[in-house]
Amino acid sequence: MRSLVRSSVAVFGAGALTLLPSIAIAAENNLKSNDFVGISFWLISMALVASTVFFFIERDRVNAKWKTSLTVSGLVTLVAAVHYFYMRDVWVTTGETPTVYRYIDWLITVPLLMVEFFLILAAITKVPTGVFWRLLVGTTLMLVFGYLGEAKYIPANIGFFVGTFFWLVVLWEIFKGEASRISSAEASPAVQSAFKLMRNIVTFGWAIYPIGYYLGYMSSGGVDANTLNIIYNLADVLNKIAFGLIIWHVAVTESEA
Ligand SMILES: *C/C=C(C)/C=C/C=C(C)/C=C/C1=C(C)CCCC1(C)C
Repeated sequence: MRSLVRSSVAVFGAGALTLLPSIAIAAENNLKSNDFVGISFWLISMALVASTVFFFIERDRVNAKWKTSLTVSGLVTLVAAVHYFYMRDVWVTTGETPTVYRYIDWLITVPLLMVEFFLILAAITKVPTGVFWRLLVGTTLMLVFGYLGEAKYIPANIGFFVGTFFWLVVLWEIFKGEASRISSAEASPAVQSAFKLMRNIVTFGWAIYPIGYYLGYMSSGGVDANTLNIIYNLADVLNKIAFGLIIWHVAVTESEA
């Protein structure tokens, strides 16, 4: 009961904080009924707030060793929700792509998502810290080069190729490296199936971003800013909310087993 009160206070405090910046701006610049990018920013920001509340409250249902995984899922959606409020306002007010907010969001949430692989394995066995560092550093460098390319500090194609190289480093770790070996040798069936699902999200769900980047910056018949933002937004639903739900599911299954 006490922890329920504690997590509810945290959730509502966080929710109130995230809402503050946007109330003022949104009141002056109304969302237009045909601004589908703006509408997608709005819908997804609400879904992220709801997911945050859900993950934090559901922590009470799972065993101690699974709580950190749910905390991290909730942090991912909380950080993303706050950035979505800002991105929505930039978009609705100026019609410009909020690249810098997008990347600050990714820079925090993507390494956290990666750490989830380490955490679900660490909940069941001893995992060398090298696994943690390879996942963390690989994703960070992937994003740094993507940002340098999108913000035009380096040519778009160099940002793309170097960023993709580091994504492949991460994929190698979870398909062929130590993380993968530990999962198949030591994990329970529920953890193994969560690991595989998460791995597929990092392959197919994450592929949506470099495809969007390629279409937005590198191909001549590519897509406009509207389409690129919609692509990134929908990808976030899969890669942040659905990914968190997979972890929630394995945490509940293992706790009740
Ligand atoms: C919640 C946000 C997520 C999961 C964002 C993931 C972003 C990527 C997987 C971005 C990948 C990119 C490359 C592989 C190449 C360079 C360009 C990027 C940064 C778009």
